Amino acid sequence: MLSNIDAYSLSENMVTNENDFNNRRKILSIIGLGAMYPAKNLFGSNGLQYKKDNNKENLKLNTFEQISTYNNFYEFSLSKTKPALMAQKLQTDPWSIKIDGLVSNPFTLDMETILKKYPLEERIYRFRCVEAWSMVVPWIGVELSYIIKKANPTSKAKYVQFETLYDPKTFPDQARGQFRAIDYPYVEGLRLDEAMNPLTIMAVGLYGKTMPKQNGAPARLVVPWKYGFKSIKSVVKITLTSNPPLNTWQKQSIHEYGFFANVNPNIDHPRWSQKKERVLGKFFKQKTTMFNGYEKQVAHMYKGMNLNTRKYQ
Ligand SMILES: Nc1nc2c(c(=O)[nH]1)N[C@H]1C(S)=C(S)[C@@H](COP(=O)(O)O)O[C@H]1N2
Ligand SMILES: [Mo]
Repeated sequence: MLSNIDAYSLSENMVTNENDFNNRRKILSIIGLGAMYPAKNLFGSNGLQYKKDNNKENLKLNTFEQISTYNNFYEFSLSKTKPALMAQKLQTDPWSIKIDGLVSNPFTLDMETILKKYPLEERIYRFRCVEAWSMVVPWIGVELSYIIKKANPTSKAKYVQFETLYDPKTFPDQARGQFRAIDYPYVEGLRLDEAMNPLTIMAVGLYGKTMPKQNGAPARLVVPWKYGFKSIKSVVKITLTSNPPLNTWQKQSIHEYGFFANVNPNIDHPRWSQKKERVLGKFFKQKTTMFNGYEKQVAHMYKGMNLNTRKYQ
């Protein structure tokens, strides 16, 4: 992953790269904030029905603009700002997710069913990228456990593998053959107990509306205590397995990325420190916290592991 994110920030006067600056103007106009063109709604037309998060921790939300104009979506581009424009051609309707592998009830879930038949909840979560930037996002989603329970995992199922859509016609980087940035389809994995943890959601929207394409429409995983790369976008397949899936970033760079990728300020990335993070739009860095602040809800799953070694990173 790119290392130096400090050149990028969403506060206007900090944008240093001219291309990014121009892209950002274009994006602002598309989402109706720049007033260069008539407003067009990137939220999608569906308002969602969901249970509100009462934001007990009083987290300060990043704006819709910040969340939807600074992205990592390598299938489109390695640029942070280009996915917001390029992703608009992603076709998300119809869309379905296949759930298979070590389950007694494999099934295919279409978006309509998720949106209408599953309990949607707002989840205001901190989100921390391994590149040391972070944000607070009001996701809307369904607990992944509901989907997995329906598939009825067999006793051999110990892990869950996720895959992003493979479609070189839509994703330019998938069409680049040997010159692609990373291997595709993008793959991620969780241990079954992590996948069943109530914090883990399949997110289908944010700020009350369906997911912006650049954020991984129509459904993307969100695992708030892990680095952002675990939160795989535009998921088409969920497979229960007996062995740990080899996730994309591990495959790409085994010395830099592991399977767990739990947020941990005490374990530096080989090329940069993880002690601090820059919240999008803020100038001063803040301290990164263990499990990204979700220690109470998740630490029990890692008892007996020495988390201050790279072995479990
Ligand atoms: N398919 C896919 N999923 C992905 C990525 C990607 O490039 N492709 N980037 C990951 C990384 S590194 C991060 S930080 C988050 C970024 O999510 P956001 O753009 O919604 O902030 O998505 C993750 N999921
Ligand atoms: Mo990331």
